[in-house]
Amino acid sequence: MGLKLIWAQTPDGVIGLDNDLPWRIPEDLARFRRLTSGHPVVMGRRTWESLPEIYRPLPGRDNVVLTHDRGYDAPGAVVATSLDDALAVVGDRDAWVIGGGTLYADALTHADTVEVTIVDRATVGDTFAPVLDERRWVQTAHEPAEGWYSSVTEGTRYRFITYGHRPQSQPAVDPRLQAPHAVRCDWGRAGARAVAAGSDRIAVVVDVLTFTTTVAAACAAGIEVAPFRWHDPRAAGYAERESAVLAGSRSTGGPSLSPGSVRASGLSRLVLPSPNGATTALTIAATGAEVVAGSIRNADAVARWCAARLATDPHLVVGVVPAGEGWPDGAFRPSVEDLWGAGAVIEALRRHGVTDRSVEAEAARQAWLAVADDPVGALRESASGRELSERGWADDVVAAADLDADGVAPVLVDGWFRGRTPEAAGAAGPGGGTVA
Ligand code: VY7
Repeated sequence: MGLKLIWAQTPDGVIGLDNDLPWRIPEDLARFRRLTSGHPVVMGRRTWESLPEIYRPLPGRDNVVLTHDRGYDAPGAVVATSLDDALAVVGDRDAWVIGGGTLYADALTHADTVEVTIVDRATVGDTFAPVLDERRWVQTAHEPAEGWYSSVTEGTRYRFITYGHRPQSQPAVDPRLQAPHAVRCDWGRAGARAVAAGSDRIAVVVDVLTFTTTVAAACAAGIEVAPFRWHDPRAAGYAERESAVLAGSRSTGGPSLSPGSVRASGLSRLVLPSPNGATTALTIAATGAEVVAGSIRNADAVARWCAARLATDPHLVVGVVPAGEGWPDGAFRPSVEDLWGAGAVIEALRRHGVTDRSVEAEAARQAWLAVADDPVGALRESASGRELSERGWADDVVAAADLDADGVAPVLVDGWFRGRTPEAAGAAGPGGGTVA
């Protein structure tokens, strides 16, 4: 038998929000129906419940629903209580795993094919596609040959990618992963998925103006910070349940993305939404990577923490990710201050003996060295620095350029950035190190 997985995701890996698809693409549904028709479909309980009632069970297919609940009733479907159970039900037939996030992650090791629809949208999500290990999976087909299709609904762009097992004879690794180097560097959420996703990675996310700089200052002051996606309506409720304060906009006073406002706040727990840095951190944390908030302010502490982790676990890789910005139309905008911040961390890694870096990481380091004798001046001149200064936040620009002012590494554990001192980071394992 052959087990096949099929899903639709954004370039960031979002596959769902609130038990629903965050888009409607009829062309994707048509292809989904064409590929799965006549074959058993295996789905998790939540995916079953998310199907529009008129499509439950999916017609023309044996429906298998997975749940731990032995008493669960799914009219028209077979209920299985373990993946092995479900695989026994489908027997030697070709079967499709159709969702959701939990089942994809579990079923991936049994699969021979993965059909992915990439939906070109930036969407908040709470469920993610598993990251395909490039050592095992290789792209075998894609459609269209170049560029994108455009959907009849709102012109949303989408494309189809088929993955199969990489043949033994072709052990190549995608060059975009910057393997085999211990220190790698690429931009934004897409770059983070390439160089920093997965449980064998430390992802140092760098958003100098100002998310990770604010996290650095907060953690150095003993404040715990929970990153949230921008405009995520759940942030306020989460803050309340967690006895934390929700950061507001810069102009209203109180704690905000402005580092000074957080340091002065005297609070102990902060929920901090941000458009780029927080979203990148959360997206990458969902892949199992250890996420650290890097900035010019904490470059040395972050590098020392990473070096200590690498000393105990030589298989770990450090992916340094300048987060970048978005243009108003949503297009990605690399921002030079994040390149400098990434370079400051990479240079500090070099000082602490972690020298095996890709040329991309070296380019970031050189960019930093070019401004290292006057980071304040450089940051003031940068587009983002001028934008912030013109809005009246020139102090934040100066604070962001204060090299190694903060002596702890903010490490994301269970949804919160907490300051870690580098000593004992290795001994303590992931998320380890002494609390500052
Ligand atoms: C979503 C629907 C959502 C809303 C209305 C109708 C890829 C998808 C899935 C799973 C889409 C959904 C539908 C109409 C056609 C029906 C199925 C339900 C049919 C996946 N690429 N896209 N999915 N559908 N695993 N992978 O659940 O569906 O097939 O007969």
